[in-house]
Amino acid sequence: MKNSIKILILLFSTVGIFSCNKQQDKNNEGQSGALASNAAERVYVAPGEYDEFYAFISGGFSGQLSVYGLPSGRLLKVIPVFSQDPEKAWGYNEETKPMLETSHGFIPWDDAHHPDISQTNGKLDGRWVFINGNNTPRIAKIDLTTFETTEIIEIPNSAGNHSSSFVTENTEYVVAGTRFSVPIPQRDMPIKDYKGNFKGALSFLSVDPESGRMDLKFQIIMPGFDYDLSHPGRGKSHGWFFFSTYNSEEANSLLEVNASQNDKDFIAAINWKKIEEYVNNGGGKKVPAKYAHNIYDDETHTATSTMENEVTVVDPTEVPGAIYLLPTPKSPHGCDVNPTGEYIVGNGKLSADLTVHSFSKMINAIENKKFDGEAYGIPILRFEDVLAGTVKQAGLGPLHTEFDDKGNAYTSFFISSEVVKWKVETQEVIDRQPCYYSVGHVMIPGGNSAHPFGKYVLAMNKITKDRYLPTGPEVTQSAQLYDITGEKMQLLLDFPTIGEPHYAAGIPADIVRENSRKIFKLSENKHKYATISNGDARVERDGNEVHIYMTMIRSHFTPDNIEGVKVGDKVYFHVTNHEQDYDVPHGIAMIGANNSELLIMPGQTETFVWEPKEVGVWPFYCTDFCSALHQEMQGYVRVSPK
Ligand code: CUK
Ligand code: CUA
Repeated sequence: MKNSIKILILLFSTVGIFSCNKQQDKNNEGQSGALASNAAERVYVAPGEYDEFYAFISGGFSGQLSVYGLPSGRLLKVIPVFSQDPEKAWGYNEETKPMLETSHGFIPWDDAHHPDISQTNGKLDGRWVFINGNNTPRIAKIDLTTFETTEIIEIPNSAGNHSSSFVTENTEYVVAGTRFSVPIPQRDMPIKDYKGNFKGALSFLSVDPESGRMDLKFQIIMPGFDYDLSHPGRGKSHGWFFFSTYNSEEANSLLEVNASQNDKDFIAAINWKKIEEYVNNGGGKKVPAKYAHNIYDDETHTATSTMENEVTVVDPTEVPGAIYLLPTPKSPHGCDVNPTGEYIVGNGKLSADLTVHSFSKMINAIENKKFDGEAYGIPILRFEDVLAGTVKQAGLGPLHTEFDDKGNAYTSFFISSEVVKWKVETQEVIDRQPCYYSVGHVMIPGGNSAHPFGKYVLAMNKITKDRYLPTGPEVTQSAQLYDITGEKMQLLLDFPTIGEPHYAAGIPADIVRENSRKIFKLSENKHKYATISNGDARVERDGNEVHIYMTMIRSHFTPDNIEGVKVGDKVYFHVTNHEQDYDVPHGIAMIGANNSELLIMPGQTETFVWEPKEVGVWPFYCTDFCSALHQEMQGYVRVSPK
């Protein structure tokens, strides 16, 4: 077994190199895949026109979420989530610093992987986007009226929060699964004692249907596998959640010798409705766990961070009939459910085939108690009893699958660098198109819901090599857009992406556009340090703290000449933007402030702190070109000796 895997891996890498070398000659050959002859026309969005879809593309190691228009591929915004962003003062101003608090302290970076849009009755409703932070496990929520991150919750007992953040069909839950199994609770113990002692926490965060507030409702403490991706059941399988696993050997080192010994790992099928009921009836155990829950309040425009200290955990054996393991070949990565909820596709990344499980067969096997052993008390179903079929020799290194609204699936193949279209019912391959190169995820707007919009598939590539102008040792990562309205996919467009795009969520623009907020009313500003009336602009001293209550409007600050500040003071600039027009932010930056600028939206207040170290008369200015007199929007602070 070990040898055959070695050969497989060798074969895969050879093919990978071969396909890249081949593509490097593409300029000579004039080859660029099945590029549609009128591709330019089909992605062209005329000046002043809107795109048809929003695409929210994860930034991977940039920690952020970028917003693109499709089909044009135009970048519309970068929404700061897990990483500090000086452009928007995210994590720099006093209002948003609490958003990046964790039980480990202030952590201004994370690895953002999988965005998912909220749903009602299995349809995208465009209210929120959820996205996971892998490294210091977190889930964030972005409000799509403001395109701002309004909540971040840390996930305790978890590490490498990768199987996240997918939502159930009424956004009852957003789910967070651990990648690493770890000692729960964390403690000092030999790593070699992993097997049987390390555990994997799968977390279910309830979402309030009105406010959207997330709460960590329960965690299922699973065997010590690694958990990879997950997807919710829908339609007939609503109430279930599916997680792919690897390292079912429970090896503490994943060097080739240890990992992938087992021919099959598992997809864990979890009846969350059953577990929810158990917890609602007082089941589970409350255990101590420290985790931060950070909320950005819409009225005060200020975040607060609360440290929680316990969580409800459930041992699978306490709730018989709630969890089953479906054997799935070759270290499955993606774990995707089709729009009807009948098929669960496991993409074994060391395989050339795709495994398609049947939900009805699974239920049947459960009812007939056809088990093939167990793992820590969790029944293992027989592979043959749950298998709907196999997509044979579809490509090399399958990672992720999305679905259109016509019964087709689209699977990315990392090693053979292509997207393969196949029929879900019959598992027959219909088309394949190359990706440049090494595609990770693919995305169809609504592809993770019961109602996909099967017009385009977006491939997110890990390597671009010769596709773009060189920019030093690192070249951009990219997305490729294919038209999928016909039998064959047609490549329309390449465009560069921010960070490493791991996944994206797309939605028809109309659903979001209508609700996009234009203005914050000054009269509704409840910020603690807001200056609503210009007459209230002032400077107040409180010990060695100086509070400047400042206003900004085209094209001046009030006050703009500030005296009475001393070296060693802590100077708070509380700045309120008095504009009441759409799209008129002002900025402010202070020389020598160990900080970023503030970029303040009309009607809002933000605060930064400046600690002057030297006497002098120090200027500040507006950073956003706001009017013909933008350059005149400035002021001075006089700093006197202590
Ligand atoms: S993982 Cu990146 S290509 Cu986080 Cu979705 Cu598969
Ligand atoms: Cu205000 Cu420039």
